[in-house]
Amino acid sequence: MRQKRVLSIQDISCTGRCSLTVALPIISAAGHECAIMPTAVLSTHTGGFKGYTFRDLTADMAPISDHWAQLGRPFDAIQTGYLAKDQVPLTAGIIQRFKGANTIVLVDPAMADGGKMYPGFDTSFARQMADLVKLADITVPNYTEACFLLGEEYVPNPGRTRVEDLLRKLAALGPRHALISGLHFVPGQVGVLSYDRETDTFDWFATEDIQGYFHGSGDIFAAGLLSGIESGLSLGLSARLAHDLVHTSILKTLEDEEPDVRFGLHFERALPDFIKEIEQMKAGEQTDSTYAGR
Ligand code: PXL
Repeated sequence: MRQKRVLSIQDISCTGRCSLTVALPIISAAGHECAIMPTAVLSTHTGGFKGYTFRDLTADMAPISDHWAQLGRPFDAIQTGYLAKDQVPLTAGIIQRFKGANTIVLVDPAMADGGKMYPGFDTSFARQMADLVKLADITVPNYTEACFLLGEEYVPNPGRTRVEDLLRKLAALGPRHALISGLHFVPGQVGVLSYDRETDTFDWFATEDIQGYFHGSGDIFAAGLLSGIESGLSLGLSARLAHDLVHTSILKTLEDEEPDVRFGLHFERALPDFIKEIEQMKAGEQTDSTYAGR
């Protein structure tokens, strides 16, 4: 079988596992090639640290993509995550340039959490991000990002009806699939709600909730989801796989004697189970796979 090629466009936060330092190992562990377009280099991510460095790599993005264009090697999937200000139109151009007929585009509008935009972003950035979501097949905002993308008020602890409404509106922007993870509809449980615009159906998957705020979990979820899809699994199974990867990563982190969650989850210790789960799901998969057979 031909190896799948994924392009991941997001920053390198040198320490504090998130963005490329989680996408690259997770997608690679799933057996796919992961090419990268780094958008910026930071000493750490911007959540919970002071004094981080930030080198904007906008000026390198066009020359990198010009060189790649000469190589004539389209990608099976293109993933975007955290982008620096002003990089959204450039990223849209890169997607259009390298998207083949069967390329899956996954946009994670990584820009906000807990009701607030990340440092340096404002609502005009959210409007630009909404334009990028229009190019996606799949989008995976968290609940806060969904509110900002749609220009809707952030009200904490949404119920299922509210999230269903947001997912329908997100899918109406363009993507066939919209997913929000980290939801607490049922006491003691945390889950992911997925929406498929073509079938107008929702899929809910939940496990036991582990209290706490875990930095980088959205990035782990996005990389796990895309890994599943590129392994030929359906969107529903890929969502379960990604949720399980985050859940196991949290459990592994809490096994550590002194976890400092600012530095991200110990997802490395969840990778053996992740790889096994992909094989098990592939063995049991029916032929309903949305993105399979590409
Ligand atoms: O995990 C999302 C993320 C990625 N990259 C950078 C960030 C964040 C969230 O804070 O600051 C640089």
